[in-house]
Amino acid sequence: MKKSILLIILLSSLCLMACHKKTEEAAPVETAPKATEAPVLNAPAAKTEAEMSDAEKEMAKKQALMDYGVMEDTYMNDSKAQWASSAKASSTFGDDDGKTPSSSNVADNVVGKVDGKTWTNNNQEIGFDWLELTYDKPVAATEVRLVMPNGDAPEAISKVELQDTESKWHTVWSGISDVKNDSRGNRTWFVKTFPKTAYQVKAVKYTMANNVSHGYKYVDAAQLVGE
Ligand SMILES: [Ca+2]
Repeated sequence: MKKSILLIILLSSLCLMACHKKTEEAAPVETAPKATEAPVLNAPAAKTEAEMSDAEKEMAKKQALMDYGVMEDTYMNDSKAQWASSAKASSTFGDDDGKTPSSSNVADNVVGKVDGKTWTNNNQEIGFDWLELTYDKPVAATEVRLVMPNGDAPEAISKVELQDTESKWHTVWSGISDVKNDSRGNRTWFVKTFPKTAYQVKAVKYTMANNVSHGYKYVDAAQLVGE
């Protein structure tokens, strides 16, 4: 009997000690002194257009033109980019009733570098049109670029597909285009970037939903980026 009482007292003491220890452990850690905050620079907040002087507006406009120039120059001289070597399309302006369209509108105008000559589709707001471009050197692709003269056509692009060397098509993007007319320059670059493909890409197909942006669609050139 005495042993039992002793055991109970011993167990109670152990429990008390353990509980006390736990309480100690749970005690809030003293807050570490705050790291010195980074000095606040007295840089002026970006002004809205309404707050800008005429001179500042002019400079901002020139900066936008410069930014576009740098962007386009980077794309044009990208060593990992190649221009399309052949092109075909679902329709060409003037190909109604079996007529032969003018050479100024054919898909061949998309072959090679940007030169101002374009393919024009034959539908303003009905149905879908597609433009398919092939490239000389198949690559593991990371990006595609479509160069369109200024207009709202970039908004109509609804799908981008890549064709591998076994002629199988892979959709890398589809949806509502968020690319708008780039008013900083004469062309709009529709650019889609994606994870490097596990397959070699030899052709790219762009689909356009004509009703999303009414009017004829024009394309000047197209690049495939990869290595
Ligand atoms: Ca062209």
